[in-house]
Amino acid sequence: MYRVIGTVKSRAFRVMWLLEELGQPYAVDPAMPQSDEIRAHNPLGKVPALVDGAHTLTDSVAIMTYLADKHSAFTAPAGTPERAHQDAITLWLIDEMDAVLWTAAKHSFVLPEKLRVAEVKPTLKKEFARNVGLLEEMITGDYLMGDAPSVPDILAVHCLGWSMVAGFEPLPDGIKAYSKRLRTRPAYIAAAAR
Ligand SMILES: N[C@@H](CCC(=O)N[C@@H](CS)C(=O)NCC(=O)O)C(=O)O
Repeated sequence: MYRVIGTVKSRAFRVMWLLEELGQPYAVDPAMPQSDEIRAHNPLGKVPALVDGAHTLTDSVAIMTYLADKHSAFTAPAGTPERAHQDAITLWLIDEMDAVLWTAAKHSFVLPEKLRVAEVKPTLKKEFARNVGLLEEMITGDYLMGDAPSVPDILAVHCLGWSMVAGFEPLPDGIKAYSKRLRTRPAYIAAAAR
């Protein structure tokens, strides 16, 4: 059985949600970032990690990509133009959403107090709001890749939820509807209950 290392309130949630979508059983070890437990799996001290038999994998997006490929679901097949398009969206989300939220978190509570620059936060919020507008334009069907949900939808909805918790600007109605469409999926609800 897969073992997810990390709490539901961290990026480990992305992995739990996808495992639910794939119908794969998994156990959760709710290790905190930089705890001895996660460091035993990932020397960087970052969550999540996924234990799959003799292998330990790290990075939420690398893990999701691995799982989606392995179980042939929630992804376009590797080596197709559709997959290149899907990967481009995934990487854009990392650059323009995850990284913006992570920088805001660093300057709120992650960095030592003397290194935090509070003045950067309004700029990050504006940048995020602009990127939310671009995301809305990218949703051509019900999901980012059209009619079926895939890995970048999990990443996007996780980042959108994170932005709300972090006090970023309210989301526009179209994005709220997109997010709700995904957050009401049984797999999301089951993962959130872990
Ligand atoms: N790109 C990585 C980022 C992982 C990450 O930064 N996780 C946070 C918790 S959600 C963490 O462990 N932070 C501790 C640290 O950076 O020292 C991923 O998506 O898994």
